[in-house]
Amino acid sequence: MDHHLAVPVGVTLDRYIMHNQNSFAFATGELSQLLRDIALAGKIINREINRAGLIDITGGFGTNNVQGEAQQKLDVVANIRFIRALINGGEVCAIISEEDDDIIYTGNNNAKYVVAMDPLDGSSNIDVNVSIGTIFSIYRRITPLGTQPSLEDFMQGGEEQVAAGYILYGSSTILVYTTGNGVAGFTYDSSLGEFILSHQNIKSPKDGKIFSYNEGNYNQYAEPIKTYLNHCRDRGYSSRYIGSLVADFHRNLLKGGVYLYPPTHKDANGKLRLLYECYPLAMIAEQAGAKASDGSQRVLDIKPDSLHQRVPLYIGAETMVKELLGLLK
Ligand code: AHM
Ligand code: MG
Repeated sequence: MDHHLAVPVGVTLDRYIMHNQNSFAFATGELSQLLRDIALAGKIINREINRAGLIDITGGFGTNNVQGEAQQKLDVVANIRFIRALINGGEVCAIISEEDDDIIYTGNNNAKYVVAMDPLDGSSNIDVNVSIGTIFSIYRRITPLGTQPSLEDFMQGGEEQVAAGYILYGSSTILVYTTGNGVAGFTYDSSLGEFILSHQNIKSPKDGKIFSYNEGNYNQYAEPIKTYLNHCRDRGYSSRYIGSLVADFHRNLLKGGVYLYPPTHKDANGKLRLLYECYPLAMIAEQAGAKASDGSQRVLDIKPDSLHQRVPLYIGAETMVKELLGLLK
């Protein structure tokens, strides 16, 4: 059943969440509130990003360093803001973040959810005004309510995600998420301070003509991957690589394309992190009719073994991923 179609384009994220609340597996309102908390964190990070170039200047005037954040890098600021929003929201008992080695306990031991996140991905693009993104993944905890959450809450596997999404800070800011019932996108209207439903029930094209990978790594790729990339070249497909996973993924999701981060000499398992990069994007991809694989299995089927583990990622239009996997066999 697709509840998403019932909500018209132009409604606010809040109204959309309210409308869809009854379609969640656990319709108690907490997940709805958590999604709102994430949206709030996104607005705050969006604000920080938009004035990033001024931070040194305003900081110099003493207007921006109340929390001592003015001198910090934007990804660190985003991490702090996100964690604070989730702690204050009260729905999350523990967080893992790309920015922190260990589990972050929020102190809300009665909360039902844990969140895995990359608060600001695409770090090499931050200082040069190129698109960056936030990625998040939500699980219902399996440890008993009222107790200290633990590693196992984060090791449930991609299939157990109850929601996943990203916020892309691009030419406009867009929040895209799924609760396992289709994918929707909300563009931020800064004059209203609201995310507005702009992309209803996103479906990825079955096939595409865009291929995205770091050309500088080409010589390090396994032969079947080189073969696939050469097929793409021979067909005159467009090569597009921003170097910001969220931006590359979002473009390919809407236009039809494949994104590859294969193993390299430096990173034998690829560069991308399973829990807060690959799982959430894989859930969105599949919900939109696209595919995500590590080369031998569905990303969502990978059994996690550590918080920051890396896996190869091949994600995008169904036909393209299937052709690539056929060569890898
Ligand atoms: P980060 O988490 O340090 O920002 O790294 C992840 C980023 C992705 O956004 C992007 O797709 C990839 O790294 C690009 O890596 P490379 O520069 O090796 O092509
Ligand atoms: Mg990252």
